[in-house]
Order: sequence, then structure tokens, then C-alpha cells
Amino acid sequence: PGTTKSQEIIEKTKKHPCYSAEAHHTYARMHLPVAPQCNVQCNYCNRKFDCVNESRPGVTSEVLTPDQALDKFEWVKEKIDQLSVVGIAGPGDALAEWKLTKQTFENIKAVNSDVTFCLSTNGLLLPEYAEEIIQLGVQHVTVTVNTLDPEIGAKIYKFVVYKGIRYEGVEAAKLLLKNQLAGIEYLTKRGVLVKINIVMIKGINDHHIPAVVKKVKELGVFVTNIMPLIPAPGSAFEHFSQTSMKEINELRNVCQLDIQQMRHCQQCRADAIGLLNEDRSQEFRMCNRQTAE
Ligand code: CLF
Ligand code: SF4
Repeated sequence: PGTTKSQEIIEKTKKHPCYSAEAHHTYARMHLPVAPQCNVQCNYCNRKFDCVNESRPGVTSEVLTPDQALDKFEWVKEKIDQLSVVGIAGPGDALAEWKLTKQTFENIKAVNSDVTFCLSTNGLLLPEYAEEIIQLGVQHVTVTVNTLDPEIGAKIYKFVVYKGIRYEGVEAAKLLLKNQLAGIEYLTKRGVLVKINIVMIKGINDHHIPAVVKKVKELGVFVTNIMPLIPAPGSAFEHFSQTSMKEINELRNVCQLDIQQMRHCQQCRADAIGLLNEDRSQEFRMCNRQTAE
């Protein structure tokens, strides 16, 4: 039975547009924006800002209930044949809203057994929910790990809210890191394919990224995805310059020696739909559902 399961993961991964560079021209993903709240405040994130012309993580034009999410899934599935992955990537944190995330996957599971589930998280609550994630059949999990150094983390994270207590500075970063590393290891040991997203912030964590990559490799992750900072309007990093793709690629080339690098990330919106390089989120807004049918 073990081999059947890993065979199944290999087959699904071949059709996962983020985990397989070859798949991204052929297979589509949809994000279901069911998780509005977050338990961390990253200095580069501003979820309040929502503009239809903008594409970056955290942005969505609508937040759905798990029932609306099922409705949207069925609509999109009917229209996009190549849909292979349903992901939950906020607009807050998928695990900070675990009940909603779980209910959404369960709703879809009840009507479809082929689609691959994917989720993206800051990792704070992974120790709590890793086992349930596995039980649900989620085999692809992304964790954003920007640093191993709490001093650097204190510059990236404004605060962390864990079990009702708010932490700041080095203490917040230490707690986040501890939970990220424990959660990642739990998942990889049980066969989940973990992808690590790293936001490159010049002057803050850029020189330290190769050390992050080495550490997560040791924990058994599948791929790392180094992404440029997008200085979100209204975020604490709004005046930072955007890291160039040249700088990103140079860093990826260094890290490639340790582990495979994702090079085709589009830094998707929380409601992105379609192939990675086409965004059909506006076409599939639920307010268009009636007219589109
Ligand atoms: Fe979505 Fe992320 Fe799953 Fe892909 S996106 S939850 S792993 S299905 Fe992909 Fe988009 Fe980059 Fe994310 S291109 S931002 S890596
Ligand atoms: Fe924004 Fe994600 Fe950071 Fe939460 S964890 S503040 S949603 S970037």
C-alpha cells in the first residue's frame, strides 16, 4: 500500500503546475479565498489593499464561505478542463482559518476524487494541524520561511498571535520559526511534498537565504521558491525597492546546488484561477456566475 500511495503522489505532482515546471503550461490551478484572517503580520503584507489590476499574494476580490467555494469549484471545473489543483492561499492564512479550510476541502472531496489539494501557510499552526492535513489527503503544502535568525525575523514580522497571546520582536520570530521547522519535518517524514517559499528582502534576509535553503533541505523539503519582495502599498515595506529578477535568479543559481528551485512562480492572488501565466480571477468572480451560465 505504501508504494501505491507514493505512486499516486508522483502522478499528482506531474500535474501540479507549481511543483512541476513542465506541468505549468498544461495544467491549471484555482485558489479558493476562504481564509480571510491571519495570525502573523508580515511587514510586506497588506491584505486590505485590493485592486483588480493587481496581482500578488494576499489580494482577492471576494472571500467565500466553504459552500460558495464548492459552488465556485464546480463552475470552474466545468469551464476549465485542465484544472488539476485546488489551493487555499489565504487571503490570510489557511491554518489560521483551519475550520473553513478543512470544510472547503471536505466539500470538494465529497464531489470529486481526482483534484489535488494544495495549501499555503506561514506555518505557525502546523504543529497543531499537520496530522489533520495528512488525514484530509493534502499532499502538497507550502510554508513561507524567510529566515532562521530571530533577529532578522524581528525585522520581517511585526507580530505573531498564538493561542490568544500576541508576541512581538525576537520572541515572535523564535516562536514562528520553531513551529515552522517542527511542522515541516512532521509533514516530510510522512510523505507530504513540502515547498518552501522565501521572500527575498534586500538588506534584510538576502545574504541569509542560502542558509535557509540548506536547513529546509535537511528537513526533507521537495523544492524551494525564492520570490522577490513586492512592496505592497500600505505595508511597512512599501518604500523598499522591488528586488530585480536578475538578483533573484543569481540567488536561485547558488541555491540550485543544494535543492531544485522553482523558477516559474507568478506570485498569485488568493483568488487566482487558470494556468499560472494567465489570470482568470475576474472572469470567475461569483458575482458573474449568473450571467456566465
Ligand atoms: Fe496555489 Fe501555491 Fe498551491 Fe500553487 S500557487 S497554493 S503551490 S496551487 Fe504557485 Fe502561485 Fe507561485 Fe504559489 S505560482 S504563488 S507557488
Ligand atoms: Fe500576509 Fe501571509 Fe504574512 Fe499573513 S502570513 S501577514 S497573509 S503574507
